[in-house]
Amino acid sequence: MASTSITERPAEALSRSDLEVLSALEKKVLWLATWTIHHANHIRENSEGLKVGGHQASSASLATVMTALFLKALRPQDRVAVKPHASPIFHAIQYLLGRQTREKLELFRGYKGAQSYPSRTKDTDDVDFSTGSVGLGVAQTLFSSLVQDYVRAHGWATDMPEGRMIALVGDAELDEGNIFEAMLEGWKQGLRNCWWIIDYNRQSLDAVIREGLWARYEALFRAFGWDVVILKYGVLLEAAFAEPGGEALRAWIDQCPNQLYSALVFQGGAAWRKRLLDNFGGDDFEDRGAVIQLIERRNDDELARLMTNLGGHDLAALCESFSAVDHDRPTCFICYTIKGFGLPLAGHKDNHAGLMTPPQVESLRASMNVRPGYEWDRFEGLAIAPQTLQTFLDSVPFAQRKSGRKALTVAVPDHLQISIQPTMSTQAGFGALLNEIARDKADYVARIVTTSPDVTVSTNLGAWVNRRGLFAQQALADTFKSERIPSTFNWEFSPRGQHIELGITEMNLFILLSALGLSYAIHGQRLLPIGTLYDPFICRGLDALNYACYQNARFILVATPSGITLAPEGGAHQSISTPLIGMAQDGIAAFEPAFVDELAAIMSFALSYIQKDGDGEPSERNWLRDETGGSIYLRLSTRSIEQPQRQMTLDLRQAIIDGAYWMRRPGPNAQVVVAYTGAVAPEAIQAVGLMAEDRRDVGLLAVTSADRLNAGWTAAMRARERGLAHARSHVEQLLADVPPHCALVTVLDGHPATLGWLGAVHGHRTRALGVEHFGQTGSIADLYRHYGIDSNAIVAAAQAVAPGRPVRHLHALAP
Ligand SMILES: Cc1ncc(C[n+]2csc(CCOP(=O)(O)OP(=O)(O)O)c2C)c(N)n1
Ligand SMILES: [Mg+2]
Repeated sequence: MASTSITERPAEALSRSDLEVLSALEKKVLWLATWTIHHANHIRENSEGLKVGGHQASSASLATVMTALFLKALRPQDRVAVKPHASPIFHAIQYLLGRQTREKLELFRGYKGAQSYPSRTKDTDDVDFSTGSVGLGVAQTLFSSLVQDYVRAHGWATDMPEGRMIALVGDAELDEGNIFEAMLEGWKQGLRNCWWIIDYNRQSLDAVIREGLWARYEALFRAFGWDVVILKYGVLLEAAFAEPGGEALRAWIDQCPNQLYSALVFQGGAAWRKRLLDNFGGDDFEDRGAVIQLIERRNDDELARLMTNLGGHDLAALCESFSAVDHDRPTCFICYTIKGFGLPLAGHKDNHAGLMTPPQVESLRASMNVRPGYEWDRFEGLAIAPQTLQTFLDSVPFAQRKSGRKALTVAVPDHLQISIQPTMSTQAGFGALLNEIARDKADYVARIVTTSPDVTVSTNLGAWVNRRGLFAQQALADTFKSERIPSTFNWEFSPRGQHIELGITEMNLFILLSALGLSYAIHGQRLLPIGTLYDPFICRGLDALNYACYQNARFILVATPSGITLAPEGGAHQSISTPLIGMAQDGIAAFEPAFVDELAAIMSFALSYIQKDGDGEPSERNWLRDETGGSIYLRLSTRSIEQPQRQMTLDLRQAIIDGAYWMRRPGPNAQVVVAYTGAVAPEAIQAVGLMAEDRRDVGLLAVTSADRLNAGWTAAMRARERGLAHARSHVEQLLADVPPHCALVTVLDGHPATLGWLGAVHGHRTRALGVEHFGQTGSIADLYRHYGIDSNAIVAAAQAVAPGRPVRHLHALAP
């Protein structure tokens, strides 16, 4: 427990009647959360016998803080990320406010019930930020605050009051490195309007945490420019400290190890008395008589109440500390709490997944004056008149929040201008496209915001940044420019800039994309975010990417360079698994174009796709749910390849977006079809050319999105299983005329499983080429040869799987 108390006691006091009402509601919140979990585990039908769970102790830890926050301190414009395992408390508060239904609570953790962890998309009671994977929701509030500044600096939403972005944070949650990465970035970007409220119960999932962490936290937060408010003791303890012998008691608590404190909390009043009397009973203690009297003046219950009266369970102290903040500096509240406070689980080191037994819930019910059968009644058993409670709840500022302003969509041209060089890489094409877009005065361009974790230049965003500038609250000139030192890049910051330059951490990139991509919902303003990074480093931020998708954030991720095609860059920068990530990641549509005209078509689709929010009926054409929209992942390359000279017809454009088109349609006698994705296009084309010398009708399928092809195929099969016999996906239509005896050779610079499934569409034998190992440096030719994705490898694979060719080979197999 060691710490110095810096409890701030601001002037503005909570009125007595408000405090009484809040205390009653705090009790009710704790009861409803506890009961919700109990109901799900012990009362609701559970034929599977699986533990439902629900974190009664972690919830109880925040009951007071969340009551003070939601029912008093929050303003309608504030937004909150709730510690995941305090979800029952959140739902209970919303239920009291009439914003959550009893049915959803009864179904807590069940199908379509209130969610285990607060979910923006699945819960119906106005969750601001989803949480679940600890650490991410915390950082999300920081980046949402930066996005609020970005939006306002660009002249949008200025008629709305600035909100605070608030996270309720578990103390062990602070172990997550992404939180500190975010804090550093927040400091760089001039973070404002952000509160992190730490539930300092000194317990994690497994055990009691290290002594003195609060001091490390305090130092860290202050180092990054945050205000720190520590709420250590509640009013009862503060009053006791003022009694004779009180200072000795304070010193004892301050020195008490966390484990011992927790154990005594669990054991209760008699154990406190014994331990304190043992400690203060010795002859050597000068103030002995006074402390013993202080202890003896209280019975066991009173003593237990006193010794557990920490700042985080003191409604008045919390309300006052929150209302005392009259500035926009980022502020951290370290609230001393007890995990399981008010429940028999309190303080026990094993309480994380602990559930109260039915007799324990029974006695809690009785102590709360809740009659059997009235467990869900909102005001049951409270000593205050229902009308008074209702009047209070009706005036809670947070509950005055109107459902979010619907962000408008912005029109994006179907055709994006670009002058394509005879040979070009998709990465260079991306840079050229954005350069062209940057010159356009159209509305949608103003809504584009780019960001990159220190790879802006090396992912070809430089030209865009030169035209549109970097974003910062304070203008900052490019000194190299004013000193007339030649440089390709104009690095000028201003509040109008449209590029947010981040430090290297990919976690921050994804959480910022999540915040930018939720601006439509959180700030009511449409942004079109584009983030760039090196493809292999997607894995570095993957959980944050998943989190962004889970929250339905909308953005375009441009990952380049990729694969082994970045050849001389070497093993550590090569990516193999990312095409599979692109396919498997829910909420994101992955593309890997080979040519720049494909990229232009995909970009224009992407800019409108990320704005879509329709209902989920699949299109009859490709069986994709394009109307629901999502995010986009583009896997690009630095390899310059010869570009096709062709007209971008509507049909071609559509096929590129649906995921594939015939570069060379196979004839009726085709024995081989080569299907390729991305930078290996020249090898695939060359291999088909070689094979065409002695085979007829060889086909060449350009796959621009294995992800969308696969998703459409699965959806069409599902539709047929439901009786829609006519359902045909894009890939089924494409491969329908490929003769049954024809073999497929698939190839990409990525894991072969990405395209290996193509043979299963109509039962064609398939050999899937790709990269399974990595780590070599060399030229592209060296590496393609080494890993078996060059034209020779394609021809050899075709010879092995295509019937009748070469004859010599077949004879060799004959008995
Ligand atoms: C990224 C991640 N890792 C692990 C978990 C599992 N987990 C859930 S809560 C928790 C401990 C949380 O402790 P603390 O933040 O102190 O919260 P408390 O339970 O004390 O309220 C862990 C390890 C998780 N949810 N997310
Ligand atoms: Mg904890």
